[in-house]
Formats: sequence, C-alpha cells, structure tokens
Amino acid sequence: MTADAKPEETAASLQEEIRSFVRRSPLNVLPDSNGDSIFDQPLVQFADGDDSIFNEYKSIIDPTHLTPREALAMACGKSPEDLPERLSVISWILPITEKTRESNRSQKDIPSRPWSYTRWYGEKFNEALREHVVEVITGKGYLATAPFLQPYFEQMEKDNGPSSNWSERHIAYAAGLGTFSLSDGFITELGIAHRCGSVVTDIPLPISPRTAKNPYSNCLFYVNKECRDCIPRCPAGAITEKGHDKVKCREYQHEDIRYVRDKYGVGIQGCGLCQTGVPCESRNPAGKLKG
Ligand code: B12
Ligand code: SF4
Ligand code: SF4
Repeated sequence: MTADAKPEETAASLQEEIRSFVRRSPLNVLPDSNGDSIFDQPLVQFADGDDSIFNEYKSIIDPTHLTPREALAMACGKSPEDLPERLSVISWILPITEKTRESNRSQKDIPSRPWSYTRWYGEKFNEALREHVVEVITGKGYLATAPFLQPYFEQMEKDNGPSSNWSERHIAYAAGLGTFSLSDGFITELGIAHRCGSVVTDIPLPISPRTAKNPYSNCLFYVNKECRDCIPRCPAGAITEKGHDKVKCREYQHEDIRYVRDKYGVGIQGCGLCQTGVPCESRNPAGKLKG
C-alpha cells in the first residue's frame, strides 16, 4: 500500500491484510478446541463513503444513523466538509465455521457452546481486526476509523426494538455484500451465519457493485414464498411471515436464556438458532435462481 499505488492495488493489499489477520491471529482460535478457527476466510468489499444510500439510512434506520463522512469527521475531531473529497468504507464478513454451525443445528432452545464462544470470543477477534485495519491504514498516513469502536457509537431503544447509529449490516449492504431476510439476518454469498465489521477511510478504493435486486432478494421467502424454515427454528416465536420481532428476540436472549452465560463462562451469549439448520445457513439460497 503506497501513495502512488492504483486503487485496485490498494484494495487487493487491504483484502490480503484482512485475510492474513484472519489466518494468523491467535484470537481467531476457538477455546476448548484443537486449534479450530472461529471464522473462515472473510469476504471483503468496498462502498463509496458518500453513496446516497447512507443518507437514506437516516430515514430507513434513524436520523441519528451516521454517514461515513460524519463518522470519520467525529473520530478525527474535524468537520465533515473539511475531510478529503473521496472517502471509502471497507466492509467484511467473517463466516462462522461448518463445525460451529453444525453444533448449533441440533440445538432447540439454547445456542451450542461453540456458537456462544463465537459470539463472545469471535467478537473480541472482530474488534482486534477493526483495530488492526485502522492501524495499518493510519500507519501509512491516511485517516481511518472503526465507528463501532468509537465512544460515540450508541445503541438506542425504539418502539420496534433495539437499533444503533452504525449498523454494520447496512454498511455491508451498501458494499454489495448481500441482503436482509425474513429472520432479519444478512444473507451473503456465504450465507447468514457470520459476523461483520467495517472501517471508514480517506483512501480512494474501487467501489464494489450492488447487484441485489432489492434489500431482501437473497431470502427465498421474499423471492417466491418457498421458504419459511427460520420460523420454527426460533424458540421465542420472534419470527413470523410478518418478519422479525426484535423485542421478543432480545428478551429471549437477554432474559430467558441469560443463564447460558454462566453455563459456558461467557460475558454475553447470542442465540442464532434461526441462522443454522436453514437453507441460507452458509450460502445464498436464491443464488441459483438468478439469471
Ligand atoms: C442491536 C443488535 C441486535 C438486536 C436487534 C437486531 C436488529 N435486527 O437490529 C438483537 C438483540 C435482537 C440482536 C440479535 C441478534 N444479533 Co445482533 N446486533 C445488534 C447491533 C448491535 C445493532 C443492529 C442495528 O443497528 N440495527 C439497526 C436496525 C434498524 O436494523 P434492522 O431492524 O435489522 O433493519 C431492517 C430495516 O432496515 C429493513 N429495511 C427496510 N427498508 C430497507 C431499505 C433498504 C435499502 C435496506 C438496506 C434495509 C431496509 O431491513 C432490515 C432487516 O429487516 C449489531 C452490530 C452493529 N453495530 O451493526 C448486531 C448484529 C446485527 N447482530 C448480529 C448477530 C449475529 C445477532 C444474533 C444472531 C445473535 C448471535 N450472535 O447469536 C441475533 C440475530 C437476530 C436476528 N434474527 O437477526 C450480527 C448480524 C449477523 C447477521 N448474519 O446478520 C451483527 C451485525 C453483529 C456483528 N458485528 O456481526 N442484535
Ligand atoms: S430460512 Fe428461508 S425464509 Fe428464513 S431467512 Fe433463510 S431463506 Fe429466508
Ligand atoms: S436469534 Fe434466537 S430468539 Fe432471535 S430470532 Fe433468531 S432464533 Fe429467535
């Protein structure tokens, strides 16, 4: 990554930097395993920091949802218009391994131990990855921030459940990595069972195209009503043909099965039953229907 490199070369070097961190970091190792990885090789794509979709998110999500320009400006103590003309957003998907997904498939009420470790230790790895990407970029003299790690990141409570001012799945959607679904999860070409992350920078990077027909086109329910498999997977009854009830989902995870934290020795546990044992678990089920 040098000042005179072409955007495509810089993008390839950043993609390799992220892949190599996933391959090498000791934090990407599942505890109580024989050195198994928490995540497989990532998908990495790029969005234009001034894409108009980021302004649309202010009405789709909340007026407080930050644009990349606002997020980088706040992190650097500058005003948005004083930042360079061209900003980019790096977005990655960390697919959850087959072994962990398999362990969660047979679960009916609570997540498996590896799934819970992925929520807790996997997110610690994801945090380290965000920090690493920021360090690599700022080390080369560019600006960069991971909004999710900034003190200004906040989660708010709305009538229809929790939301935030930097939704990493909406960033991934902007970067053309996939679409939303009936269960609310984000379906990529490697499926719905993953965690994601993002960094905003002033490096000019090539924009990844958004090829999805609409924000739900990777979900079979919305494509042809042929799938509803996530509905019976949810022990909280939070998924219906009307979509995902975030309040029920959160109550189930944070109250009903809170004891899982002590059982597995983790600080927070997910559930994710709706992301395993379903056709979209590790692939885009609508992919073969396209063109
Ligand atoms: C708050 C939160 C929760 C809340 C609410 C989830 C939610 N849907 O918002 C609760 C506690 C319920 C939750 C649960 C889980 N979470 Co959570 N959570 C978050 C958090 C911190 C913020 C999410 C946020 O800001 N949402 C904003 C709201 C508005 O999003 P939304 O309601 O889904 O958006 C809908 C609308 O925008 C709509 N829409 C309407 N019109 C349009 C138009 C356009 C153009 C578009 C694009 C969209 C759109 O589409 C969306 C889907 O219906 C993120 C981390 C982050 N900073 O992003 C993780 C995150 C979303 N969670 C994650 C995970 C993995 C989980 C769990 C599986 C738990 C686990 N680890 O085992 C469950 C899954 C629940 C589910 N069925 O999806 C992952 C998502 C991975 C994925 N595959 O989608 C994230 C991104 C964490 C991460 N870094 O990877 N989570
Ligand atoms: S299980 Fe089926 S209906 Fe549910 S999100 Fe996946 S593809 Fe869509
Ligand atoms: S994470 Fe669990 S409680 Fe929430 S929608 Fe999925 S299966 Fe239901």
